[in-house]
Amino acid sequence: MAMLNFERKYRVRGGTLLGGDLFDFWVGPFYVGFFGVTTAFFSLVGILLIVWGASQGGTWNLWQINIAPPDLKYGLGMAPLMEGGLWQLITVCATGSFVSWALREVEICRKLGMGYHVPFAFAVAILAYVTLVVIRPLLMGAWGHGFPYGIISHLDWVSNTGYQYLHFHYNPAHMLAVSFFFATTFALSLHGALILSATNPAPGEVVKTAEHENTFFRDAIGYSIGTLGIHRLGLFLALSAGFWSAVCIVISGPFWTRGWPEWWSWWLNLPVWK
Ligand code: UQ2
Repeated sequence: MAMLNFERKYRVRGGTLLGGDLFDFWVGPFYVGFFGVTTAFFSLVGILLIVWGASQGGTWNLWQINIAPPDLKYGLGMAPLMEGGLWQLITVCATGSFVSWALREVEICRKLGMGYHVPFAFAVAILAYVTLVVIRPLLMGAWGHGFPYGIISHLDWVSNTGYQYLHFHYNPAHMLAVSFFFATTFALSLHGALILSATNPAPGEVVKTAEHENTFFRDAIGYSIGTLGIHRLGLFLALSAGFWSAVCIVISGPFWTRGWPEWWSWWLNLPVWK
């Protein structure tokens, strides 16, 4: 079906979560909706705050621009604008726009009669961000535990935070997260390579089908997960990477304050060695 026929059938009223018909319209190719308006609002205010914050920071060097969270002494209260208050407002705008975007995705899914897999996947990415700048700071009692907004500064934060636990690679949830990230890239490289090899053959060669794709992997490793299965696996691996990333940082501080290598003492202390 041509895309224009498809859109005439599905570009329909309804499916909104909030606002009823009020914002139920399109601007060019883009659906608006109540959450399109809130996305635009939070993004605009957030970006203006970032640019204004950058203008007060003494450098326009893209790598060095930094908007820092409040000092730990401000705890969970509001800080003065130039002492972390700006970071707090930007965090509100960022979270507001990410969540608005996810809910706009939900409205589009409802219009199309689709499952909610896309907004669910995005929600896991949002969860990872919110864990870093809201949940963990709340659990540790100060907004100052959030990471700074800046290219080099956020890398320094990751490095410093990691060394506070001596060796972050010994964090078991970090091990899981990293393994899931690697497995995700591995699965996508297998999938991308397989699809291109079947559908984009050498000039003069005929395009191959899913039967060829199955047969390749059955011949190679005795197993094919299937065309639907590979996408289920890819979603599972990617969501798991984001989920365990959130877990590995939220347990560091709130639930484990010593070095991560020491956590493995439980293994050395197993009664079986006695
Ligand atoms: C597959 C299949 C696809 C694929 C890929 C496979 C026809 C088009 C990549 C092979 C994938 C397997 C065997 C799973 C590998 C497991 C991990 C954890 C990376 O069988 O079906 O569909 O794209």
